[in-house]
Amino acid sequence: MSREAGLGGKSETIGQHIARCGVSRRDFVVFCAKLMVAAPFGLALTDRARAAEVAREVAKARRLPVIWLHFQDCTGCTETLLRTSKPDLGELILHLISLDYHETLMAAAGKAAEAALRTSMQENAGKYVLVVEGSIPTKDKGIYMKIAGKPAVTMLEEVAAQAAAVIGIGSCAAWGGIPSADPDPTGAVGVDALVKGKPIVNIPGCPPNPYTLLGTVLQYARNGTLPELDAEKRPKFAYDRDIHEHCPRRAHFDAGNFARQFGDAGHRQGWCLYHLGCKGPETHAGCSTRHFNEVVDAWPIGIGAPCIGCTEKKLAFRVPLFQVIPIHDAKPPESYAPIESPQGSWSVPAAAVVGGVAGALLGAGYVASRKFSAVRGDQSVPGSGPPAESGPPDGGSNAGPKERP
Ligand code: FSX
Ligand code: SF4
Ligand code: F3S
Repeated sequence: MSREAGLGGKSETIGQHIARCGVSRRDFVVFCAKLMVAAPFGLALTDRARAAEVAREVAKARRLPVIWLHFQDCTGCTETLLRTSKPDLGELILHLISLDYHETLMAAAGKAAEAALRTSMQENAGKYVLVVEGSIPTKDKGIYMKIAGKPAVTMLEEVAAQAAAVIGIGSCAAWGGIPSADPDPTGAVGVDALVKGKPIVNIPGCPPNPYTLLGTVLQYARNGTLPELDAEKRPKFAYDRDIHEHCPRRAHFDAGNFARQFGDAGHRQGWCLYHLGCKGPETHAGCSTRHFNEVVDAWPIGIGAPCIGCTEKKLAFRVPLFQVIPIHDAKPPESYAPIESPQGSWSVPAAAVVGGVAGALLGAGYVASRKFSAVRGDQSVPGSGPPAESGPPDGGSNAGPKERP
């Protein structure tokens, strides 16, 4: 990673900077196309018809000064940003923003690093975005983490005071994450609990999707606005849907085909992981459609592990990993796709016309479920019998995976 890419040139636009540094236009447009996929709705920047138009918009923005602080973390949030390729996002991000201080990436150490931090804070007071990775220990006056002799909590206070906005990247920075798990020895909290009077954006995930950060930062650089946030201060463009809505195993859920143990026949055949503790039905994140590191199926459920709800404050590191969660009071067909028409009179195309896009999805669920369901008229399958009152989708009555037809 070149020093040229990471430092200096703040007055340049992104377009001027990448041209000077020899980033190919193709790579830049490919990146913008991926940003469009990651943020199809709700991000002002990607609200365009073509990637070339998004690229033109992004190119007009000035490179935003960013200071990135590390507290109690595993560095996975930084790693996920760097472990992408085609184009090399790690390289590209240093062209898109002016990353003035980042302990993992900067060449400087010790006093030189401290000087870089102070210089950026002075030169860009009120203009820089502070990105925080990791939770902040508060117990015993914050003595469990010190940087340059100062408790992390003091460092955060000082750097946040002059920031234009603060972004908590990862679940640790959003609410405490792993370090805050019981018994929480350091009193770990997120940025939100300590920084007041500044716009704060939380981008939880352990780790989160890097495009969510980039979309947020680039919108701020270009328009001076932050994306619309939900009640947890998460950008809606990335957290408006739950995993379960677009999970590739959803047809198995609808058909009542569940893995019961790791390695059993259902697990090996890629059946639904709900009974292995999957928190997908209660977890808002885009992982099911935006996989990690540009690798197809590189996300928990894609590799056969249940979602642990890493973007949800009430679930991750609070509810045991393999504990089965109660599902909200779903009454088919309002919430879950029916796999059989109760009257036998609605065709799939008719349902799709009536329901528009939702109907089309239900129809797809119907077709897929019929394909995967093995037992005709199985009362344990949602939609095939009287509506379930609540609780597990199969009423907890499925003895095990059913045979496929
Ligand atoms: Fe936390 Fe970041 Fe989890 Fe790790 O560093 S969000 S432990 S994957 O990655 O802070
Ligand atoms: Fe996918 Fe989990 Fe929902 Fe099953 S319960 S369909 S594995 S999100
Ligand atoms: Fe996290 Fe679940 Fe996605 S564990 S990475 S929200 S699939």
